[in-house]
Amino acid sequence: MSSPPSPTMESLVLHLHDIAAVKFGNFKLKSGISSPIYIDLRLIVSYPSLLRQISQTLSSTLPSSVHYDVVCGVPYTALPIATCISVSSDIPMLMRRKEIKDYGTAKAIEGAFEQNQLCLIVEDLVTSGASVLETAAPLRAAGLKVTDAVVMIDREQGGRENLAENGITLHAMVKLTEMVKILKEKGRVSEETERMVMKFLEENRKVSVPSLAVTEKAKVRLPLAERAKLAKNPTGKKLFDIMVQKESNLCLAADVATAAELLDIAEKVGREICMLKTHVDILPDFTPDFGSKLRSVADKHNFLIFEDRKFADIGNTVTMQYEGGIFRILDWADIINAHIVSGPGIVDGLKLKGLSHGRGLLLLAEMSSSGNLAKGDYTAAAVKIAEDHPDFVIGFISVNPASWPSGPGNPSLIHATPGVQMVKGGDALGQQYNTPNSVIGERGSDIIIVGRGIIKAANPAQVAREYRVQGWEAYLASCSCSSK
Ligand code: 5BU
Repeated sequence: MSSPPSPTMESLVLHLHDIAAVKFGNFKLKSGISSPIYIDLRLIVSYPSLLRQISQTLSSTLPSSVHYDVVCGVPYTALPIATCISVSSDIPMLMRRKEIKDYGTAKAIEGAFEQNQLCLIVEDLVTSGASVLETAAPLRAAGLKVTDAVVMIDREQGGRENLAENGITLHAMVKLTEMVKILKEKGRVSEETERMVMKFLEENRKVSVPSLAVTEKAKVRLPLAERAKLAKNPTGKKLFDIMVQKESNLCLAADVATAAELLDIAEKVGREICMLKTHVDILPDFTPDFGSKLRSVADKHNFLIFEDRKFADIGNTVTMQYEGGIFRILDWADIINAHIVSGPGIVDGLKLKGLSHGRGLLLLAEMSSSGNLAKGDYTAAAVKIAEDHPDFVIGFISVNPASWPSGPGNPSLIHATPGVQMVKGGDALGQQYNTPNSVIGERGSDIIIVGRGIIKAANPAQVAREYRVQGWEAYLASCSCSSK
């Protein structure tokens, strides 16, 4: 920064130092590293005149070319700042819920807005930019446009770049290095402290800050193209190939009211997904040509069809349920799934019919609903059965494979996870949601299965795109390589 700091900026920085919102010493950060500087802006709510000064300075930080219809603060520290900006500029505010307990009554975004309105994100401190992105995602999912974010302090540790990659321009009131210079010039810190802080920032700037949290076990996966080569089942291989071709690890759970609606949403969202999941028994207008109609949409948009039938009976019965009845699932579903509660005979039964058609099976190793019993030894038994049938079992329905004793395990097997929305939470009937970043980056899954997060959106195609991009970026970030 070449121009000298304005007197307003100087007084603001000194004021922050006065109230110990900026401290120097030896602090252990959440990440485990020791830092010579610590910033805690939660204190500013206790100093109304400072809060007013911050909000005014933040507003004037924005270039006049930046327009916005609404503002939204990143919870929680930036909420009062966003409120002040909203009140003084007379521009409405929105609130993003951090956690959603009940989707029946609560929304991810609170407040009145219209589709395609421009929303300015307000944040107190940006390091990697991850928390701004966490707020941008549900805003975008709700149909708002997010192109700019304004922040009090930029720690200059990759946030600006990460946000730019996600289409958001960061406007910073002050950079951390500028703050430290001001404090040094005003005699608040010694030359030695300034040097230490600058050295620390310089060293940490060079560390590429991951925008996503990735657990160790989730990290050790091979590129998809390598995994495709390892797959023993043709449908499993095809799924990996499609994911690479379409840069998509998104499966749509098409739980819509009719077959006609299902075909319609498959057409609209088809280009974003690697797989479409059906519950064919919920469709009142099912006709025998449903399978061939869905197949032609699937072929056109290059995705696989997964009937979430959750077979659970003995081997002999499931052969009939798979092949026969009204639905004739074997004829049109590339992939089916099964509980293992009845023992490995269920896999033998399904395989008897499916293998010659080149079909694949996902085993239910875990479930997303609260209080479910698929855990521990049950999950381990699913892993064992899968290993015994590599020609037919293509992977698992799982929720947190990174937490399994062996981690996600055999790379030729795929993990697909339901219970995904842009914000953590649940519904009134026990469903539990995690975010794409958490499911892929922290929990080690490969595919996000999203239902209501997409089908209930005002613009399912656009929202599906958001999920695809988030899911895919999380996969790339957690893959040991930059290539797919
Ligand atoms: P949602 O609208 O995103 O909550 O839909 C989730 C879909 O995944 C829905 O079709 C469920 O039947 C399905 N599902 C699930 O939610 N949890 C599970 O453990 C399994 C399937 Br298995």
